[in-house]
Amino acid sequence: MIWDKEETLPREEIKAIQLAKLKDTVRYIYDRVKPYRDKMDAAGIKPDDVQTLEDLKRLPFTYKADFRDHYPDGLFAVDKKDIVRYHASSGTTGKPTVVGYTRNDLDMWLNNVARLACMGGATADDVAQISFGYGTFTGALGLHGGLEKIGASVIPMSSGNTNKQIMFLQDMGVTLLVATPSYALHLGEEIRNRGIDPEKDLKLHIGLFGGEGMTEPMRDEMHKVWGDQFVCTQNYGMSELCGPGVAGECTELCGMHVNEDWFIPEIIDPETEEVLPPGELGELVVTCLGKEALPLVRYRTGDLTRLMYEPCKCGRTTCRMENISGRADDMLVIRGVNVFPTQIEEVLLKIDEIGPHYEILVERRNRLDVMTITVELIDDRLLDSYAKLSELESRIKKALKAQLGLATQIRLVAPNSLQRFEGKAKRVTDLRKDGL
Ligand code: DLL
Repeated sequence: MIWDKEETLPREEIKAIQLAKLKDTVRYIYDRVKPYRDKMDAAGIKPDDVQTLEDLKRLPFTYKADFRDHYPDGLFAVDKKDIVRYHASSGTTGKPTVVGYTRNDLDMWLNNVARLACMGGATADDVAQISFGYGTFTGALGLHGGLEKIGASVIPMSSGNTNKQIMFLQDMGVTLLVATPSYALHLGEEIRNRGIDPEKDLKLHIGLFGGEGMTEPMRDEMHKVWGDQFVCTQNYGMSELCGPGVAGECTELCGMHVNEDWFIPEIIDPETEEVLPPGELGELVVTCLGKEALPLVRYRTGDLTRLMYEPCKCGRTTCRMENISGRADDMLVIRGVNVFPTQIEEVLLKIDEIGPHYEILVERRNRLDVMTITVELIDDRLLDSYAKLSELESRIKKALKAQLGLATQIRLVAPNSLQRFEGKAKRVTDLRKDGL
């Protein structure tokens, strides 16, 4: 089902909507948000200079640092009395990034989430278990509100408490699960460990995942634990932009449709800040259209992806963004080679004997970078055979060398020995100190 006609407009009409809203947004932010007005003045650009979508390029960027510099609400464009909800980013260090919504913002946000729920196959008949942690994280209340909008029955489970998760999945006839992909995998494994076969014993057939990436091999793992009936899509967003609701995969599984009547995506080279043509990989920059409390122009997301404008078989005409391949700041530089954790994950998940959980440790030994990847075996009987273990270890090293061009150390550990996460997984520890 397609939720809104705006998802299927001819490109010229999408562009016309974007231009009209862009002009209003730039005027609005210039008049109401001093830090942004100062930036525009410094760049010598006035709202009236924006006459075409091409003019977007001339506007200054907004950075995460702007939120820090104007903490907590210096980028807001409305009075406190007009704010009906606050959320905050999921970052764990330092002050969070605080975001606010007016009543209209909430409506727009949750409507955009309703769209992506439909993209993933949700309907009013679904019983949805939300296993994102409730709290200031936008994921839980965002998916909660969007699913309610389409008429699904929502269970606000929150994360953790595996026994209760499983009990509700069984007793309530849950058909749809909302979670981070890493938590969904963990939950699926726990269910299998208890002798429950999701394909036969549960009604679950839809997964709406987000908050962190799901690579294609990880989607395959998802089918292994949840069964072949399980259609899982991912969606993308970030608190600063609204939360979930920026883009979502449809069941054609060929990228995430951007809600382009509310967000203008651009891809830039993160170093030169040049705008790149469609299809090229770079940093996603997003302009929010029509937001009242926290309008953002050219927000540097730090996420790396590419945009595709070819029409999709599902009937939507909105552009699609490819799976996020990493964050510009996630990138590890190891002995001069740029490495994204997603590249490592893709290699690991293609090897049958190892499971989907892994940890990456980077250290400096004798002034050389050393990357150790700890992976779980699927079957602990392998631990009894030195010959098989060392053959597997060298196969993994070879595959990683071919993909990354780097030698790595591999630690193979027993099933279920690595930490599991209820929210976003933390897989990388970098212990290197500058220059040492
Ligand atoms: O994670 C919003 C969200 C919640 C989106 C639930 C979808 C579902 P933040 O906590 O501000 O907001 O974190 C935003 O998470 O910049 C990405 O790096 C990452 N991220 C979110 N969705 C995806 C995804 C929410 N589908 C940051 N693929 C973003 C890869 C994702 N990374």
